Amino acid sequence: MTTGKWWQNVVMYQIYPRSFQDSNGDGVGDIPGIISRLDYLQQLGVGGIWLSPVYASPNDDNGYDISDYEAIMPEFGTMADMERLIAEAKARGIRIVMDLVVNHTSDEHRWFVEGRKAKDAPYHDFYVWRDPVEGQDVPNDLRSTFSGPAWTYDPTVGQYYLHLFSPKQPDLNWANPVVRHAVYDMMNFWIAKGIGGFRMDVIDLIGKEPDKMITGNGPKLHDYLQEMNRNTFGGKDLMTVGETWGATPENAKLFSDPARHELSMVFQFEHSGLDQQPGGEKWDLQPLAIPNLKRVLSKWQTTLGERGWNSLFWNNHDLPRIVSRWGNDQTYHDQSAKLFAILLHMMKGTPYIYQGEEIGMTNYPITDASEIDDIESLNLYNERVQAGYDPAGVIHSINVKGRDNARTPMQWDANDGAGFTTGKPWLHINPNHVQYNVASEVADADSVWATYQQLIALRKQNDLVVWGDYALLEDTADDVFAYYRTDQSHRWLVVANISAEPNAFTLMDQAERLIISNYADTALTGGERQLRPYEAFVVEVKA
Ligand code: TEU
Ligand code: CA
Repeated sequence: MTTGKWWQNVVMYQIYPRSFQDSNGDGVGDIPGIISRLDYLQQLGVGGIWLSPVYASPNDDNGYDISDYEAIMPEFGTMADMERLIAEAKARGIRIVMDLVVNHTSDEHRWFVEGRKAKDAPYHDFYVWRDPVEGQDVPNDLRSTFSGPAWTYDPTVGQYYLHLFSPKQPDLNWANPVVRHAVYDMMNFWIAKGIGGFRMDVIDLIGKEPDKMITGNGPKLHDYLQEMNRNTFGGKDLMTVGETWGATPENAKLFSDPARHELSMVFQFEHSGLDQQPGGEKWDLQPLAIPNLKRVLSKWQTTLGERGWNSLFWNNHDLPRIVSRWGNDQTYHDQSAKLFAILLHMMKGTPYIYQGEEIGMTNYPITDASEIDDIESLNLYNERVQAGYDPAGVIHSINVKGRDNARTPMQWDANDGAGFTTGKPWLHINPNHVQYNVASEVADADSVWATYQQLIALRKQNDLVVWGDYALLEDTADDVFAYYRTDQSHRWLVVANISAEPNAFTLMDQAERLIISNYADTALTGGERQLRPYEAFVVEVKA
C-alpha cells in the first residue's frame, strides 16, 4: 500500500532526446524513438520521465533556447508524436514531466524578434534592457554562465539586453506581469495535454535584480512561484521540480514545504560542488573528500526529513558520469556503479536516473578541441586559451567536468551506431558501447542494470524506503558511508565503501536478512569485517 503523492513513490528517468533513440537514421534522437523504448523503461520500473526540451529551437544550447513553446522541434517529430508519447507512456504507468525553460527564450522567439525592433515595440519589455552608460562598456559586471559579459548591445534598439546564458538566450523580464501570465498560459496549454508536471530550468534565477547584481534567490522569487502555482498546477496531481543551483537546505524548505504552495521539490547541487575548489569555477578541480559527501547528503536528508522533499541524483545532462567521476570506471566499473546506485536509491526522496546511468555509461575523453560540441565547453576553451592557459590542461578540465560526457548517444547494443542510429550520430558514440550496452546488461542477472531494476522494485515493495527516517552512522572509517533507515517496524542498514582500498567496518546490529549487495557473497555475520573495494550492501537489522 502506498501513501503520499505519486511523485514521492516513483523513480524518475531523465531523457535527453537528442541522444536517446534515433528512429529515422538522421543521427538525431527523436520522439518516435522514445516511444519505441517505453517498454524498456517499463521493464526497468520507472514511474516518470523528465523529458529535456523537445520544443522548437535553433539549438544554440541544445533545446534550452526555445523559439516556440507550443511547437515541437521538427528534428524530434510533431505535436501528434508528442501526444502519442504522453498517451503511450501513461498506458505503461509512466508520466511525462516537461522541461520548463522560462528564465530565458531563444533570441529567435517571436517575443524577442518583435521586442528588439525598437525601444517602444510591442514585447520590448518582455526582456531586460538597459541603456548604455557613458564611459562603460556594459551596464555592469554580470557574467554569462557560458563565458563573457551577460549583456549584449543591440544596435537597432540602442540598448543592452541581459542574458545569463548565451547571447542567443535573452532573459525574460519576470518583473512584467504580462510575461508571467504568458508563461502561465503556455504551462496550461501543456497541462491540458495530460503531462505529469514540470522540471523548471534555473528557476531560482527568475527573481533576479540585475541592477543590484542579484541573480539567484531574488526577493520576489517565492511570490512568483506562489503566483505560478495558483495560476497553473496548484491543486492538480502534478509534480514540479525546480533546478536551483543556489539552494540551501533552509531555502529548499521554502520551495518544497507543501503548506507554502510552491514546488514539489528542488534539485540542489551542494554535493555536486564538492570536487571543485572553494571559490573556483566548476573547472577548477579538487579531489572529492568522502567525509564531505557524507556530511552534505546527511544534512539534506535530515533537514528536509519532516517538511519538504528531497530529489536524489548523481547525474544529469550537465554533469559528468558518476562512475567516471567519483567511481572507478577502469578496475571497479561494475562495483562502483552499483555502489552509487545503492547508496542513492536507499535514501529518502525521489531518485532520478539519467539515461545510460543504469548501464554504467562512462565519460568520453576527447583528445582535441575539434571534438567539443557543447557551447559551454567551447566558450571556455576559447576564453582560457586566449587568456594563456595550457590547451592540454583545459581539455583535461573538459574531460573531467564537461557536459558532452553525459550527452554521448545511449548505448543500446554492440553494433556500429550502438543501436542508437543507423546513420551518422550527431555526437561521437563511446567506443565502449561494445562492452556496456542495454542488450548485454538486460540479459545478465548480475549487471549494473539488474541492480537498478532491483532497487526500483525495493522502493515499490517497501514503505520504509520511501518514508523511513534517515540517520547517518557516525563512527566509521572516513571512506565508509553508512546509514540507517527506520520506521515503526523495520530498520535497514546501508553500508558503502567508497574506495578502491579495503576498509574495516564493524556490524554492531544483529543482521536479519540481506536486502541487496554488489558482491555475490556478502556475509550476514556481525562484528568486524573488511569491506572490499567499492563494496556496498543493505541488511535488515533488528530494530
Ligand atoms: O542549467 C543551468 C546551469 O547553470 C548549467 O548550465 C550549469 O551552470 C553548468 O552546467 C555548470 O556550469 C540549465 C540546463 O540544465 C542547462 O542544460 C542549460 O544550458 C542552462 O540551464 C540554460 O538553460
Ligand atoms: Ca531522428
